Amino acid sequence: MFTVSCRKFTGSEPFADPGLQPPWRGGKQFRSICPSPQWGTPCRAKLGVHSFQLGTELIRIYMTSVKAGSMRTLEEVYNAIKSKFLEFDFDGVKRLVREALGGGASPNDVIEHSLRPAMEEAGRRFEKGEFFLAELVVAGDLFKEVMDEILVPEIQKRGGSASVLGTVVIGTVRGDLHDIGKSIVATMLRAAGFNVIDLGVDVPPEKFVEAAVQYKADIVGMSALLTTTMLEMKNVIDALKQAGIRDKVKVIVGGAAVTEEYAKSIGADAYGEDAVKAVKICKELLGIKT
Ligand code: B12
Repeated sequence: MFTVSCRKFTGSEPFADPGLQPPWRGGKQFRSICPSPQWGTPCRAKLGVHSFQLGTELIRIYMTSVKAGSMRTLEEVYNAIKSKFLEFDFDGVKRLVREALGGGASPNDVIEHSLRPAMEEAGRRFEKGEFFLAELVVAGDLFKEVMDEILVPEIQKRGGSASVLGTVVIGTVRGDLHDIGKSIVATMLRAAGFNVIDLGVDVPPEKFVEAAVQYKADIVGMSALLTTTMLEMKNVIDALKQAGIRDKVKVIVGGAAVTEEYAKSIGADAYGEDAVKAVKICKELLGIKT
């Protein structure tokens, strides 16, 4: 007997795992074991993807995991994602990310508990000379592919806020080309209901100011990952002052190089450690109750 993780999928949900061919024919046997499929229900079904008709509904069940008698926990799935990520196994990472979402993880859980730590490990290996720059580039591509193909659509699907909470102009500061974290923050803010103007990477101070004026921004968000480029954040704040709009916008900063103390020292209104905190803080800055 296996304890399997099972989840009900509707027929329209894009789900494909070439590694798991349905060995199951028909639904009768399944229904007799598990009449109301629920995540984590123990049953004797074989692993894989199973489809059957229940009334008018086409049901697909994804059976995953597994050691006899124990279910693969999300923690184990996260660890597997990290390993596959560092092997640059694109398909393996995507399959496991889908598994984690199917197992109840939110897109942000997947980012913060597996993808981001894997990226940080890639950075450590780069520092130690175990990875070359080319490997960092591939790691960046892998992260982006998983975001674009799976997590951004999932975040958008789950977000769905109708009203606009405010306008955020966001970008990675001049000299800095890191855009993964900034793009995640932009996506999460959009999903929470903010109107987000993403200026991209390598953004000079005058472009932040121009966009803040043009879009009547409530918040200016800056990202920096290099200790050299984070100094640019102060230049942006100075440019906002010179343009006479510093008191009209709130400034939030973030990125691996930045700290709370640094944010205070340059006169930013807030520092956001990750995308979820960024959303919470942006709401607080505008006095929006959560
Ligand atoms: C991937 C990567 C790259 C990729 C970037 C691909 C891309 N499209 O972004 C490439 C290969 C291009 C790259 C290049 C370089 N990199 Co690089 N890179 C990284 C790496 C491994 C991961 C960064 C990442 O994407 N993390 C994942 C995301 C999700 O995390 P995050 O960015 O921190 O974002 C989260 C939070 O910080 C926060 N956040 C981010 N932005 C914002 C903004 C706001 C407003 C808020 C509120 C929150 C917020 O929320 C995000 C989501 O939770 C880091 C290592 C590390 N530990 O960070 C090194 C690292 C940042 N890179 C480094 C270096 C040295 C370089 C290069 C100079 C290498 C070289 N010799 O050429 C170049 C610089 C190029 C340039 N001018 O920018 C160093 C920086 C050292 C330092 N302290 O200055 C690091 C730390 C690696 C290392 N350990 O040496 N890099």
